[in-house]
Parts: sequence; structure tokens; C-alpha cells
Amino acid sequence: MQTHWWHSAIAYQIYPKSFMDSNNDGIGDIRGIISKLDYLQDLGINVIWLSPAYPSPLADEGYDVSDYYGVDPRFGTLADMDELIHECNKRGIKLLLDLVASHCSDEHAWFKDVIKNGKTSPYYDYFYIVDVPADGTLPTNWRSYFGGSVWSPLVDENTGEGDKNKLYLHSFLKKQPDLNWENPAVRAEIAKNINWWLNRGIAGFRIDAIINIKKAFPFKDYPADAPDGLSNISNMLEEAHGIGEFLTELRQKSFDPHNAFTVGEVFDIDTNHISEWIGENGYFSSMFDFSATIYGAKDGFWHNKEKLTAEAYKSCIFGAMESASKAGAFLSNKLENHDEPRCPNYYLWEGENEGENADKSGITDEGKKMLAGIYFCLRGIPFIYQGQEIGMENTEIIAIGDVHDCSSQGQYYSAIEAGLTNEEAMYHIRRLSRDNARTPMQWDSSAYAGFSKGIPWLPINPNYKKINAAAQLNDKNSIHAFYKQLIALRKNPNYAQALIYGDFTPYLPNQKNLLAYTRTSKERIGKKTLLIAANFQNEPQTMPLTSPIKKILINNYEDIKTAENAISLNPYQLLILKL
Ligand code: TEU
Ligand code: CA
Repeated sequence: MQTHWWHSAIAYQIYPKSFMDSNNDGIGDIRGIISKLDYLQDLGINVIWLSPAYPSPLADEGYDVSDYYGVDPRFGTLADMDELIHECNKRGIKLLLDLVASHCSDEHAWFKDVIKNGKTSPYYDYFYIVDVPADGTLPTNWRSYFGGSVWSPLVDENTGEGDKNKLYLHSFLKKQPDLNWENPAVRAEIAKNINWWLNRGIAGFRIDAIINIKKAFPFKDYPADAPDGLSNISNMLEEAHGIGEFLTELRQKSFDPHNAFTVGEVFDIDTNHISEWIGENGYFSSMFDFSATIYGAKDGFWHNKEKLTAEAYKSCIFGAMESASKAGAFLSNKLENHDEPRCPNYYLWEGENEGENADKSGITDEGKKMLAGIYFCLRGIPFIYQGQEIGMENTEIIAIGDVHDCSSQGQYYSAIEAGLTNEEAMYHIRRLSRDNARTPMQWDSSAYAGFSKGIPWLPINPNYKKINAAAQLNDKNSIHAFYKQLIALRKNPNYAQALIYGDFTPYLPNQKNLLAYTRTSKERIGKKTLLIAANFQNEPQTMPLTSPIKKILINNYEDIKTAENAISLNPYQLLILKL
């Protein structure tokens, strides 16, 4: 297997709007990020994925790009971005930007020109535009990811300009028209933009919603799956073939010449096809493992999504490891991102009761450290989402009117339409809203958590006095300190081979709520085996040992209770042992 620099990457995702605000307007910005690079360097990460900071109406918080060549004034200037690239590189940190090319904003010049000039616009075929069917119905019954039909009239709502007899396709918000990748001019524009950024010194891209660039033709209806009469758009995507041609072209024209690192946001692919995506000659360097994200997701509605159990998580990651290693592929592993709830709430045991009666006894510091240890030692690249390293938790969400996230709005509406009460619907919004990950980073216990001196665009999580970076930086038992230990272990030349390239083998996979595996490397002086073992429950259990412990490398408790050929594990205990 060919080795690459990014095999040993430890990545950190920054959501710019919520990371650090330098000018106190309540919105995070690039100068704020620059001011925290020393913090990140001290943590030990060596790659940053920056969520979009391009000019945007921020209808989907920047995932609706109105200019691919700039920086939104709220986030700073292009000069700030150049400085960020430079300051990262100076610290040995590689910067990845977010490539949002399955759609743009309806405020992008291309779309505005189409609204203005209709069919005579040179950009008309940059989008999927169809005539309103003669009977006034919709061309297809596909449901957009954020709810409602994917079709909207080709009209600017504010000015009335446009053509109401035509409809355009948007897989996400109405303000996010899909780009027509069948059109070679669109592909050329995207390739040009990628090269432009790579030439500025970034190392690569995280690639947004890429599965959506290929549609199934001819357009048709799929079986309705909810009271709205629409059908989840993934039903269509399943029948779309040929995405590989687009992605190979992109790789050859843009990524390969720069030796760029690319990590795809790839959902819903058959795991048998993983090598096409990220094998030796795959479209991308890596892609995220979303198996735990989509677990129990069924139809895309949050109110039908099952809770992930320890056993379910085990089968997710063990399955992902198996298919990735068969394909010789390096997955990107994560617990959180800007679209998902905070990991303590999603992965640890949390009682059903809410509010004052909520039983959060399952959410402990040990549990948070355990989660970190489990995914950090998997084969692949660990990504940390901002705030995860200090154990940030889901925020308080009182009513739907307080929710900012457009996805939550659509999900709430669908839940009500499916017959849930307001309280029932809100239960699902609280557990899965994207706002949970987007509350500002909790830097210290001062007003607004040290994120800003102005009122933040999204309220700070009320727990910031207890959970913040400053409180943890000088505490050797903090979650932050634990992440530092894990990062240092991955970098330690004695264990790097095993942790990066070592074989992955499940350990006692049938023992309930024990999540354990070994990583074994073949080295000059023989084999090296590390055992990563987690007691994934809030009560003790005993784990048999098949070979003696040579060294305890990481432990989220002070001590370790060994009996003969066994360890008696504390609740949520996580051990990394050299065997
Ligand atoms: O996410 C794509 C997205 O919405 C998926 O989570 C989708 O729901 C999934 O395919 C369902 O299985 C990206 C960004 O991460 C997100 O923030 C944006 O809102 C979205 O694209 C649109 O750009
Ligand atoms: Ca700001």
C-alpha cells in the first residue's frame, strides 16, 4: 500500500460562525480563528477542515455559496484567508476548505442571470430547469432534504422577476439550486475554482453532499413515503449511475496535479463499492464513516430514527472497519460534525425524561473520554469537531421558534404532519437538531463564554460556566487533557505504526457492551499489539484477557483492577494496553 502524509493526520473541524469572534459582532470570523491557532497547535492537530466561509446569504449557514472565489465580509477578507493559510502552514497545520458544489446559492451570479434572462442566459443549463407540467402538478414527487418539494418556480420572490411557468430543482433549500453536473461547463467551472484555491496554498477539500451531483434519468416519481405524498430523494439517488465519470475527471483536472487531500461527505453508498471511492485509485483520499450517523434512520425523518445503543455502535464501526480494510481504504472517523448532535448525548445513555427531570447520569466525563478513545484508535483519520475536545453537550432548546437550523424546522413540520404532538416533536428536535453542534465554542466562563463581547448569533449553551476550555487547560484530568494524550499516542513513534497501519481485529465481539479491538503491526522487531477496550455501559463488567498486559498506555480512570486473566472494568472505563 502506498503511504501518504495524510495517513497520520489528526484533523479538527472549524465551523467559522461559531468558533471565535474577533470584532465582537456576535459572528465568528477568520481573524478569530487565527487568534486560536496556538490553542489548536497545543492540542496537537495537524489538519483543519474549515466549513464554508465564502460569500453567502447564509440561508444554510454558508452551504449556499454565492461566490466561489471570495470570503464573506462577515467572516473577513480574502487577505485574512491568505493569512490563515500562511499561519496554519507556519505551524505545520494543513488547511482544507469545504467544496460545496452540488448546489450554489440562488444569489450566485449564475442563477441571478438565469432569473433575469431566462433561456437566453449562458447559465440556463447550469441548473435543472423544467416547464411546469401542463396539468399544473410537479415534475416529480421528490422531497428535499429540508422538507417540501425539490421543485420551486423560477422566480425571485422579492422582485417577482423570472418565469413562473418554469421550475428549478433544489435537493436542499429553495435558496440552494442544484448545479447541473451533466453540463461540461459546470464541471469546468468547479475544476477551475478548486485549482484556484489549491494554488493559494490550501492542502485540499472536504467535499460536501457529493452524492447529489448525479441524478437518475429520466426523472420520474418514486413511491410516496409520508403524508405529504412525496418520496425521500435518496430513492432517486439509489438509481443514479455514473457519478464516477464526473469524479474521476475532477480528480485528474484538479486534485491529482496538486497532490491534494480530499475527504468526501459520502452518504448512502453500497459498502461493496468503497474501493471505487477511496481505494488506491479512488475518487477521494478518504471519506467519512457515517454508519453510526445513519443508524436507525429509516426514512430520513428524525421522529422515526432509533436511538443508537452500544451494541449498535459496535456493529457500525466493526462493519465499517471490515469493508474499509478489504478495500485497502482509509476512512475518516468522527463522533461529531456541524450537522450532528453532540456525542455525549448521542452515544451515551440518557434517560427519556426531559427538562428538570432529565436523567443525565449516563453523561459523565469518563463516558466522554471513552468515546474519544474508541474512535481515535480505529484505522483511519480521526476528525475532532470544535468543542468536542472539551466535552460540549447538546444545548437547551425550549420551543421550535427558538431553533435556528433550517433542517430542524422541516423535521418539526414533518413530525407534526405525521401526527406527533408538539412535545413529542420537540423531543426529536432536541435530540437531533443541528443547533446542538452550532452553539458558540465555550472558551471560558466570562460573558458569552469568551466567544464574543457582543450578543452571539446563536445563544451560548447555558452550561458554559462548567464546560469551557479555560477550566480544562490546566487540569490534567480534563477531557481536553485526555484528547491531548490520545493525540500524543498516535504521534508516538513506538505506537504510530500500530495505530495508523496496524490490522484491526475485533476483541470478544460477542460480549455485550464491551467494545474492544486490537491493532497489530508487523514491525522489524516483530509484532506489536495494542488492545483498545471500552466498557460501554454505566456499570462495571469483567473482561477476560487472552495475553498479559505489557504496558498501560491510556486509562480514563486512575487505576486498573486486574484479576487473574481478567480486568474488572469500571463504568465507561477505556483502556489502551500494550499486549
Ligand atoms: O450535508 C448533507 C446533508 O444534508 C446530509 O446530512 C443529508 O441529510 C444526508 O445525505 C442524508 O442521508 C451537507 C452539509 O454538511 C450540511 O451542513 C448542508 O446543509 C448540506 O450539505 C447542504 O449543503
Ligand atoms: Ca465577527
